[in-house]
Amino acid sequence: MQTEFLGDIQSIAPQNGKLVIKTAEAEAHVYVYSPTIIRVNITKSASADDESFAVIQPPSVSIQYHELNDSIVVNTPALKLHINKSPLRFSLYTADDKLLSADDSRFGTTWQDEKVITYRKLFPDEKFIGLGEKTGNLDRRGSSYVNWNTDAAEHGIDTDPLYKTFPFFIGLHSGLMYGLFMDNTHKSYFDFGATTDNEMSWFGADGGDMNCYFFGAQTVAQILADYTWLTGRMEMPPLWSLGYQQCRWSYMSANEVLDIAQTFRKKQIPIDVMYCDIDYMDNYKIFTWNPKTFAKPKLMMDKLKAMDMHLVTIVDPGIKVEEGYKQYDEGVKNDYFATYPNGDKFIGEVWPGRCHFPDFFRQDVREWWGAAFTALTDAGVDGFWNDMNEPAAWGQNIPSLMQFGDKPMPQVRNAYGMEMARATFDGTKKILNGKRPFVLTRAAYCGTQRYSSVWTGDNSAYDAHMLLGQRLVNSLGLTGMALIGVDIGGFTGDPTPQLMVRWNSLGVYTPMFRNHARIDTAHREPWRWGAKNEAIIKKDIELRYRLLPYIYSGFYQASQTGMPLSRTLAIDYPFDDNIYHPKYQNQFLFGNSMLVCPVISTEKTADVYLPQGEWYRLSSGMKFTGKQVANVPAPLTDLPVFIKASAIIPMQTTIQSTAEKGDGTLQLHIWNGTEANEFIYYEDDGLTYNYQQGQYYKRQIRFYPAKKQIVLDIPEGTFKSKFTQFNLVLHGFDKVNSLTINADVKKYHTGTSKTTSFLFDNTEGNISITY
Ligand code: MIG
Repeated sequence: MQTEFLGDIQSIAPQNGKLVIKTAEAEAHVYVYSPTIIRVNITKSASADDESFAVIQPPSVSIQYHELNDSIVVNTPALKLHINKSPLRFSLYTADDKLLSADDSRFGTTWQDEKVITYRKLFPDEKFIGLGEKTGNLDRRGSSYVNWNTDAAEHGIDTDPLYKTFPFFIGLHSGLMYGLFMDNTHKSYFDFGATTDNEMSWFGADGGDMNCYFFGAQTVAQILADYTWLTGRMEMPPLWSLGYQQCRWSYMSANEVLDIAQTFRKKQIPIDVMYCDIDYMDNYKIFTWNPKTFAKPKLMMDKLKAMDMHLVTIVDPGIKVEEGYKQYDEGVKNDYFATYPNGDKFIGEVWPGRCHFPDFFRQDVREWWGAAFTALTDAGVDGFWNDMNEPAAWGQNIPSLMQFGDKPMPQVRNAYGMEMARATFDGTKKILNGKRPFVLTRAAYCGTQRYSSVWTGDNSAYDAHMLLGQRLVNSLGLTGMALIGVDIGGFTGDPTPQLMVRWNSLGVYTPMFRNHARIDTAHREPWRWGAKNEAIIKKDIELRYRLLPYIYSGFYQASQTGMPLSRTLAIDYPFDDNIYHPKYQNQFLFGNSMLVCPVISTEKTADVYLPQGEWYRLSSGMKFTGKQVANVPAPLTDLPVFIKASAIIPMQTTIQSTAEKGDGTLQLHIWNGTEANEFIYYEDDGLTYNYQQGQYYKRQIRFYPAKKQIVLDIPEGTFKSKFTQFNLVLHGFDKVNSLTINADVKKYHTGTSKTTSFLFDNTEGNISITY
């Protein structure tokens, strides 16, 4: 093996909007996608099609550059890409000449056979965030990672790789930042100065191009907006998927599913979703129902629907090798399955026994797969859980010889799960007649947010794993994914009742709130933990439902800007070193203004780092000044949650499911502050795509403390809000006795010393309130 380096530039020429640079070893193609996005693709197969699973935007049509003696400079209004001629090296600067990121001048991009690695300059103070579902610290400096989608059953808190691949990170140094996305689905490697004497970071892949997108915006939020512009954003999820979800491997019969569902309703513990794990099927054959235990799926579904509940059923990719089984016969007949190079079909063992694996990289296979969901949708299922799609097979060592069409498995493995989710989403969307499907996938690659939600796989029932889960959720939020869950309670092992209660309280602030557990573990439903704990769990689930107007508006924000629901503090406070401290790195903002501090179940108090600004404890209203650590009580009944001063948080009264209309009053909570703030309240039918035709209710809410004014703009869209009244709840204000709403003076409605509230009608016009 020899190490090959990128040599000197031999020619430079613009070509269809891109810049083509040739050396003896390779070609570099430079594209501008937007003022803040520049792509450099270093390739040895320049004639190959320029394909991507992730990217959905074209480059812009022209590229501005000028040539100097030793270099070429590509300009955008925001960035300069310096291209050194001899040897060929790339450095990214801001328009005002601040260095963001540079090749290591000695090594740059290299090859060892097919393996391509780029070595980059490491800045002394450089921190790294990102890569999605990766263990370790929020700041990835000093760590290294591999991307190779893996069925990481029973993974520990340091295991790598896990299920998903997101080769996208953000580097932060010298008060500057940049994003870097290496769009390559081969097995890939990232090293953030783990073993390089702090000289270099490096990344690369076993094959393919060094295909990098550089993001030069100077806020994390804008880098995320750019990254999700490039790779797509999630659609509005069905509202019901944001309610409480109860899962187990497995509820073994229709009776058991209904019995659990009825118990929730009887006990008035809010819930929207039940799950069927693998045992609903006939011998684990995908798109079948067990003829004995799930004999009448439609009847079961009708009963669930009558209780305002939805069902999510699992599907795995493995198709049982069994003549007479529809999917097997059709797949064989049409050559839909992965093969060996000689054309023999690959067989791996999974739950059904010997299986073939659909080639989800083909459009016709995806359509075939998608259409087969009528077996589930006919009964009334509208949620689809994609498991084992790394892909997994017993032994977990699928031979590299396996291929999808002419693509060897190692080349595209990391995108297999995403393509399965895509087939599932596109197919079920067609079948569901205008209703939004809910898709949940375990394996993923960049862009999966366009099709699916994700969960973090098989976690374990201990405290450190709960904290890891939160870091995974926070980090996944930096990849465009917004609807993210962990198995609340821990999949493997049994949580103590204390851990169950604590984890459930954190679940309130997890974008997808799903309780799930492995076969052979103790049952996890809220009533299995004693009456006292059940009451706490119930109260927390109720809180989740009260927060849904805020949460749903948060998903609207995600769909528009790529801003996730659960946000590492590095998004808003990237240059505050304290937030990276291992003690505080699990904290996050849930939506714009709620800071949540995960606390292990054995602690009764917590040290919380509150960033710059002023904060109120949600439960007590107590006020704190930020940029310091606060030691606060953290009993199991009260997870430390803090509200940012000037926050605007719409809530509702408790409902039992998202299908319930509630009492028609939107609780509009505002916490006093000194800075002006605004919030986009968003509502639609929660179920269909009518919102894409303007059937939504969107209203800007503004708070101007200096003017002592709150304004509700004229609502946009044609949807009528289910809330006919507002109850304005003021927190932390000096005693307010009356409000002037437009010209009308409203008297004090109800209140305590801490809060005051005022009830008024939800009218369509501009509502201006002074106090
Ligand atoms: O081999 O379907 O991560 O959530 O309950 C295990 C059974 C297969 C792994 C998933 C888990 C699910 C389980 N599955």
